[in-house]
Amino acid sequence: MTTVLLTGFGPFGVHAENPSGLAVERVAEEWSRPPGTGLVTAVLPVSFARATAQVSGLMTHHRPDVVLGVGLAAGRERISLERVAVNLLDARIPDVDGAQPVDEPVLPGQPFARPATLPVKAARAALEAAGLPVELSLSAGSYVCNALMYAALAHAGEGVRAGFVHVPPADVLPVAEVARALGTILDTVLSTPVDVVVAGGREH
Ligand code: PCA
Repeated sequence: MTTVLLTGFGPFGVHAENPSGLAVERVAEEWSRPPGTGLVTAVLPVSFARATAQVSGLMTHHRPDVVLGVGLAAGRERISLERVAVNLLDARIPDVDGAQPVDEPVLPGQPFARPATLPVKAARAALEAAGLPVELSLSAGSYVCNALMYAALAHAGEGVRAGFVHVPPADVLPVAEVARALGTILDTVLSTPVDVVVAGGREH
């Protein structure tokens, strides 16, 4: 049995709806992978404390083989496959609990950076082939999404693959297309044990 944990986020700040949570719900409704592949989904609150605790709890409970977090990046126009989570909280706006940590670690005493362990380059190629707008991103920021990605990677034991995707607002990329992208990413992860080696860096 292979288990996938897919998480999105609820509303925050000026965003009364969050396409990440809506797309995750849609993937759950439409999930029809072969028997033996289970999907667990959750829409998490945009709370540093509760989102990180909930993803750790879900991972302990369900023991997923793959963890994919999804969040809204209001300024981005493409599906952004995040490559690195940093051990840094620096919130421009308070979270939904009113917490606004500045220059604090996600997890004290842990490494400053953790790389995604999903095959991001194979996923980029698959999304391009599916006609979806995609880019690799070197930073998930320093808000709740980055904290969630960092916590998931820190909690992931040997052999568990974890990563994060930022998605554009719904007026840039409709929720149905985001859901299609998430399905494509998960199919790629499930069929790609080792990422492809193709250039993906940039100079800035
Ligand atoms: N986006 C925010 C938090 C929740 C979300 O969907 C972020 O990028 O950190």
